[in-house]
Amino acid sequence: ASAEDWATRSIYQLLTDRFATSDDSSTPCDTSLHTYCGGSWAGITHHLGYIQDMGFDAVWISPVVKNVDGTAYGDGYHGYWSADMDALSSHFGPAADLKNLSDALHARGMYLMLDVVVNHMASPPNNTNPSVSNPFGIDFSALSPFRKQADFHKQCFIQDFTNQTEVEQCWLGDAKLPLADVNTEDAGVVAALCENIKGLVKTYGVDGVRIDTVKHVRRDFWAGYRACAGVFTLGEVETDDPAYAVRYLGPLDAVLDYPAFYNLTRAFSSTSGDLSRFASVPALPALASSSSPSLSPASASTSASAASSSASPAPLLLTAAFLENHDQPRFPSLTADGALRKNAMVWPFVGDGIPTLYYGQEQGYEGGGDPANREALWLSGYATNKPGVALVTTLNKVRKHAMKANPEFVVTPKWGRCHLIPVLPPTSSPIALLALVFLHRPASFPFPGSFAPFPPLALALPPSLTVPSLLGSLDQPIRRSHPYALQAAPPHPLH
Ligand code: ABC
Ligand code: CA
Repeated sequence: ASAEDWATRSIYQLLTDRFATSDDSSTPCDTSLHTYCGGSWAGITHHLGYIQDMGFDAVWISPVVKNVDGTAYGDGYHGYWSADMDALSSHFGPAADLKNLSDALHARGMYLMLDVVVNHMASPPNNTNPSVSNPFGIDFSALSPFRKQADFHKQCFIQDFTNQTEVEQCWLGDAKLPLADVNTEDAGVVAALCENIKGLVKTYGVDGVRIDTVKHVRRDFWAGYRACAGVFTLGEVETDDPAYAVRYLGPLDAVLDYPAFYNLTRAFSSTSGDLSRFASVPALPALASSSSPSLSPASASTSASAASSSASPAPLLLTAAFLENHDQPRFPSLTADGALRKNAMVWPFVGDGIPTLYYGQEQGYEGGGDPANREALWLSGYATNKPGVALVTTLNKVRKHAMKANPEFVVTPKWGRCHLIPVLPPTSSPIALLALVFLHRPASFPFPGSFAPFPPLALALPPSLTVPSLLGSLDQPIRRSHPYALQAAPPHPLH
């Protein structure tokens, strides 16, 4: 599926090991043990109704390939420690179960998103001798398809995350578990990675890929890799700097909106959070289309791709918007304030990005940082009477309805959130503001002309979803020391 196909979707992100067991047994799961809890691909298949009933039409599963286990940091239950990129992990069921999951998703009109790691492979150290070329005595021959030391960069750990060469060519991990950094400058390695992703996409009917550690591989690698995948590509670029993240838009179809995540968290995790800063972060696709030629998508890709031809229309650039994921403390671990929690959950569903919900959010899970944020979902009994379930179901419903009424709803690259929130009345709670932005979003917003009245988006809401009923169900009084003291936004430098 293409970026156009994904633009209207809502993604449910899960860790296969933690979502559902094959036989629905309620196995205990102590996240602090860093080991397998028993979730499987068949388990996911059995619980697709739970996901679809909330309005999600895409599922992002954790990496599927064979990992290393028994390391100083535990087992590869999360999937990010590849040992063999061409073999499936044996922990989540046979290959047929993954194929079944894919078929079951497609039968429901849903998409499968696979998580893949290109940047590194994991290999436990055998010894430490800093003076030799292989300082941790890594047995490269135990890895596959890259089996020799020359397939990896020379060992050094990333120390300075502001040094891009170091970020790309030194290693993640540490002496207890070095993540051997794949030599993505080598033509043979590049070709093998291409075959690998082609094979996975074809064999398992994959509709899109989430790509790990994108900023740790040279940027001009990605356009070629995207072409090999042949489906929608969503990159993980962990940064709070929009100008940095946007460099990977174009080479890839989309990036996870980490800059918005950081600002969303900062805005809503306390009653004195910085809403202005949140409001002024530019939408990444808007930033991409207005940035300098050297950063534009067309010149970003050196290898041939249809998207970079100057004759073809500008490619659709997207983000995936999220409040939680498997690397960050769950939002409710940051604040006990129910209104703040609810408000923060709204944002990913009302912006331009593809809403992406991390499993367990709907159940109100409260785990802190990795590994506490990786609780087993079966311990919730998949309850559907939780407030979080009702909230995301409503948000997905309204979003779908708005898109149907006005297809331009999903792609409004000329104006981002930066123009909207600050111009709304400062009296409502953020959740109401966001809902208003959402419901009243016109096809072309008259910025910087007059802000009022807001021309309502031409959409006929079903009787059960009137604006008052929506606000009634979403709105909650919220305690803030300085209630939304938003100034008129300074003109954004890009406009
Ligand atoms: C395990 C243990 C941990 C232990 C660790 C050493 O080993 O569980 O308790 O502390 C996988 C597993 C993890 C595992 C790691 C390492 O592997 O899931 O459980 O941790 O073995 C991706 C995945 C992630 C995955 C990996 C590795 C990569 O989503 O699940 O982890 O395959 C960096 C990478 C990013 C990566 C992330 C974990 O680390 O860039 O791709 N995620 C700064 C840097 C970022 C960096 C981040 C965290 O720190 O710039 O590049 O992410 O180290 C903002 C700034 C940001 C800044 C943040 C902290 O602050 O703008 O730039 O990020 O303001
Ligand atoms: Ca690298």
